[in-house]
Amino acid sequence: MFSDKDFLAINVIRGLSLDAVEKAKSGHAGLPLGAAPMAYVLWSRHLKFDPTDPKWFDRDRFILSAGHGSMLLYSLLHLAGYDLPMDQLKQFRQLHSATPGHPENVYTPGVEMATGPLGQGVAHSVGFAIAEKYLAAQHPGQVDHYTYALCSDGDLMEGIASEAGSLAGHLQLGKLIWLYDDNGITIDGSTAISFTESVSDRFTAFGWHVQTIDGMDLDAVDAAIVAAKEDPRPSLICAKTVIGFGSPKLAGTNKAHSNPFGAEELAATKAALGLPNEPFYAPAAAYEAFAEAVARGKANHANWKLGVAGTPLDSLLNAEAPNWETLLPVISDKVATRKASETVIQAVAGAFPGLIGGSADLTESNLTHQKAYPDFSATEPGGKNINFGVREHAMAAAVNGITLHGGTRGYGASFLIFSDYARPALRLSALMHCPSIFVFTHDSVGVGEDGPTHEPVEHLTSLRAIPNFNLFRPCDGNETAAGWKVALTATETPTLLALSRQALPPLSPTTVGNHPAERGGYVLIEDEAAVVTLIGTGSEVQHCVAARETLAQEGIHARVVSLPSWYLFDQQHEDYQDSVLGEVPTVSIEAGSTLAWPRYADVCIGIDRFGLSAPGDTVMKELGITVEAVVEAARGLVNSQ
Ligand SMILES: Cc1ncc(C[n+]2csc(CCOP(=O)(O)OP(=O)(O)O)c2C)c(N)n1
Ligand SMILES: [Mg+2]
Repeated sequence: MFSDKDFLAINVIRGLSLDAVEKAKSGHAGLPLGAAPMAYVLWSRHLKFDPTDPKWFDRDRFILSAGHGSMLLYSLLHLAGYDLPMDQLKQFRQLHSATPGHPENVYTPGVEMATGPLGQGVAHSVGFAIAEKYLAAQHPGQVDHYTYALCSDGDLMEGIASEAGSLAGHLQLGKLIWLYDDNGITIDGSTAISFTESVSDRFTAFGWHVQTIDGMDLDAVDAAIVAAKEDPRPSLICAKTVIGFGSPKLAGTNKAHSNPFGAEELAATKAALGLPNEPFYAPAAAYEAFAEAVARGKANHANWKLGVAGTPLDSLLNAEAPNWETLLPVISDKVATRKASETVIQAVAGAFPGLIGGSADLTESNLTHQKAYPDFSATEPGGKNINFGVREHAMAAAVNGITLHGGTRGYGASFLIFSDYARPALRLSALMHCPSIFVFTHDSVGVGEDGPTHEPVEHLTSLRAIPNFNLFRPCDGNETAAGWKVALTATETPTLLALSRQALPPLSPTTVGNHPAERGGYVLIEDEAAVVTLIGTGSEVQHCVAARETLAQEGIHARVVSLPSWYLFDQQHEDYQDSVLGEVPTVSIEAGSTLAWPRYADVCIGIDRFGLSAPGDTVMKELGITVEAVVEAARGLVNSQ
């Protein structure tokens, strides 16, 4: 079944990887040398793709979870005819190339997601497979593709891989297939020094279909992929490989993991592989080796297009629900913003058939359940509510996978304190321009009785520090609706809604659908005679409003600014920002770290210590998050002028 042309293509992939790393003077050729055979078998014999339309909806998804082996992916994309010319392979790891050090979906056609932080790719793949399963249930026959991830020892050592594997097994994501580059080597040496459990038993226990094969044997790889596709369980193929295969001195050792081989070893490796010692050697036959797969994919794509035209899937992918903003509720009662969020979710759920998600075992607290819809499960794949279990990290990764998949929009929920458990995937969502939605409730020490282990302090500030990440902390029900609108309309930016446990009074305008909070910050109460501006976010905006009244009794005029999203506010025109922040001195209050607040305020009231275990109001008071604190700060500021 495999011919000389196939072996040549595999060796060309190896040669390109070696040459690119050599030229860049950095990178990782060890993985491509060992994993090229299995990757080639997958791509040439199984993977459904159309290089002329990398985003074709019903393509199989391929994720190189071991992102350090990026040259493997770039070589495959190049040879298979994606818009990644040889010139780009020669620019590997150089500024503004389409071949960055680790794969990034934003820069390279055919790259599904950014990988490199080990474990993320496999965990995100679970989200891709959830999305496929959900959409396939709604659009049988029209959505029908596999999700493949190629992973390494490091991927499967990471905790997130176990969270994700456990979830995938539970959900019986039968069209998820991980190819494990089981080479027994990591950077520090043999896996014997740190990783000795039976990975195969572990995944069997997760409910996976597991096979162990010789990953250098093309027929064995092919047969394993066939079996994996047929099995109704998610599949792990433990493929024994040799890192740095072909290198006389480095093969099978950790020395092959990264760094250029050097001219001598490079030549020796190429000789061993039967390649000419010619940089970036890629004969026509290596491209031809992919021709059948490409023709198959294109025909499949054309067929699919015909079948989908004019069907509900077509409109799901191409049409926006008309005027869904009018569905946003006006929420003018005193309500916890998590509760307001629940109201919004129910109101818009029907307009977003692709909106699926859930909580990491805190559904009753996060209030993220779409009540009109069933739960997503192995037997109910059309359900919109996902029980992620206590797996915040895998949840956030899966939510990104769901969102990146397309046709679906993922959201995930937990307590804000546990955003720490999800943070690597939150960061990736921003880096990948992936508009995931994160609903993190219990957003301050107002949590109260559970104490400092459950009370976020530095989280708002540290999450705001992530570039392209929209942390939105609404002050009332209508700002919450505005936050959801921003989240649902975002295309390139993830949104994190930081929501209160406790009820908050209605303060903001009722202009839902066109709310000033959509600009990130706005003047909530203007006062022409103001001598001080009081700025708050979320549950502290009410303190600004109350302080203003107290100050008025002393003849001190104050204006109040609500600043739910620094991210959005910073994008506004400077004139607008100036008009909101005003010309008079400013006091800020937020139940969290003051570290970054000096950018907006002269005096910053906040919490720069861990919280306390006591009723929420008591903790707030004890830590100085009070109306009196704002009054005092404003008074002091005004008197010092
Ligand atoms: C989360 C994370 N931690 C650490 C690293 C740095 N790192 C890159 S590859 C690697 C391990 C290499 O072993 P393996 O995953 O088996 O890949 P191989 O060497 O076999 O290609 C490490 C620790 C990383 N990329 N991501
Ligand atoms: Mg390894």
